[in-house]
Amino acid sequence: MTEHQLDKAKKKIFEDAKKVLEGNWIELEDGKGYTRPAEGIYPLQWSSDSSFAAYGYSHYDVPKAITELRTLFDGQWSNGFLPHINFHRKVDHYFPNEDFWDSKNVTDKSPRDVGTSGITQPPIVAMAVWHIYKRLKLEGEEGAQAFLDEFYPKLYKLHKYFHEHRDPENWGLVTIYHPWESGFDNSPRWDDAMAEIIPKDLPEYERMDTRYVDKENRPTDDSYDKYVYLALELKKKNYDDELIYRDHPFRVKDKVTSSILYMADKRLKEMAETAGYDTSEIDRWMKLFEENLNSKLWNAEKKSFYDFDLNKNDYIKVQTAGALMPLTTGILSKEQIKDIVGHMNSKDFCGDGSCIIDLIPSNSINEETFDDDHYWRGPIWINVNWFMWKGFKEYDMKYSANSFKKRILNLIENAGFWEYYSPITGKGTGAKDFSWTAALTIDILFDDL
Ligand code: 9WN
Repeated sequence: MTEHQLDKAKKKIFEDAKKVLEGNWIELEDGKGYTRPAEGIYPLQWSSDSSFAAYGYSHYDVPKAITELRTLFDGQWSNGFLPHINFHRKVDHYFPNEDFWDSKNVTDKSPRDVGTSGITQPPIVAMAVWHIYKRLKLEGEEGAQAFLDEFYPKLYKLHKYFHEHRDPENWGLVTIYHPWESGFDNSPRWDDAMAEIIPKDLPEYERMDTRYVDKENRPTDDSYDKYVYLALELKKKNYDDELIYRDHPFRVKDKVTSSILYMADKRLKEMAETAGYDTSEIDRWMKLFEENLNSKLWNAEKKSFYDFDLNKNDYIKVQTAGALMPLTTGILSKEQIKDIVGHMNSKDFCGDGSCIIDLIPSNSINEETFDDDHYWRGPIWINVNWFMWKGFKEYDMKYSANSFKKRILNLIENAGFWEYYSPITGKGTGAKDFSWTAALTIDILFDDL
């Protein structure tokens, strides 16, 4: 679909979404630049957010999408690790800041010219690269191959990092060391694993997030102490995965990051095939995931996916939107798809018409921890629902995919581009003019690749 084929209402959404992205664009020197997630609270370059932004730009400004990702990979470490934040410029209103992570002094693996954090985020970037590549081909632009030649080696290194350093058990599933690595930062999924952590030797620090968003909606001070403590523990071990894995207080197999890595591996494989590279290593990574997703994380009785706490050697059984996310992989059996759709259509996930907004909330409304406007503990996030839309497309379930598309666009048309939305009141909350909400809306509007 092209811009001219959008009807009047959709054109208006598109124009508004573009304004959000343009307002958040940060121009750097040397032709580089990135999209901050939002003004004030999130001024830096986040890995997931940047990949989502690239999806948005790919529909109307491919060079900008490429610049976004080029700037993102400026933060990649020599071992392939892609940090969750790049500090391309000095800002005094985000914490933990560049000095806190101190990547340039703590490890020789990090780039010398850009400071980064020492944790990662789900590797959505290969999905974005493949999408841009298809766009380039569609427009008959030369340079599609040159684009892949530039990005494939970086992506391959990143995926190899995940498979070789974040899966010591060889399950084909990703181990995370910090709730922030999941992108579902304050989810009740992490409550049990975080409960017994006792922060020690914390420096004095000032939270900045609560300057911009109502404190009630953000993580508690107690959670923040633990976030800071976990980050300091990682730094103490020089961000060295082998040392960290031995005795880190938070080690969890995350079904969401694992599912995203699998989706991204699929795209990496398509890239390798296009370029005529050997795919046997990627095939092996994918096979391991296919063999273990169900045997390790599927609970047949509850008909749901769990996370696994490696420190407690036990499942994390809470029902959140994360339990639905493996749908995106495209490898669930017909029976499992029915089970997941059953959860979606139940009261747990607002599928019975009992909420004002009929999209997937981040937490089951029947969980004790549910809170409709508390960050990751109840609100609707557009990326989660975009993944559901994508998931249904993977199975060619057009009716369900279209239904998500309509409901997402409806919400945006009525409420605008917020970080998240209360399923109970329909009100947008968190950060206003949030980039990934705008970018993924554009992707849904064009719905062509
Ligand atoms: C910590 C930027 C990021 C998102 C995460 C979201 C939130 C950061 C924060 O904002 O996390 O990484 O400061 O709370 O949870 O998914 O990438 O939008």
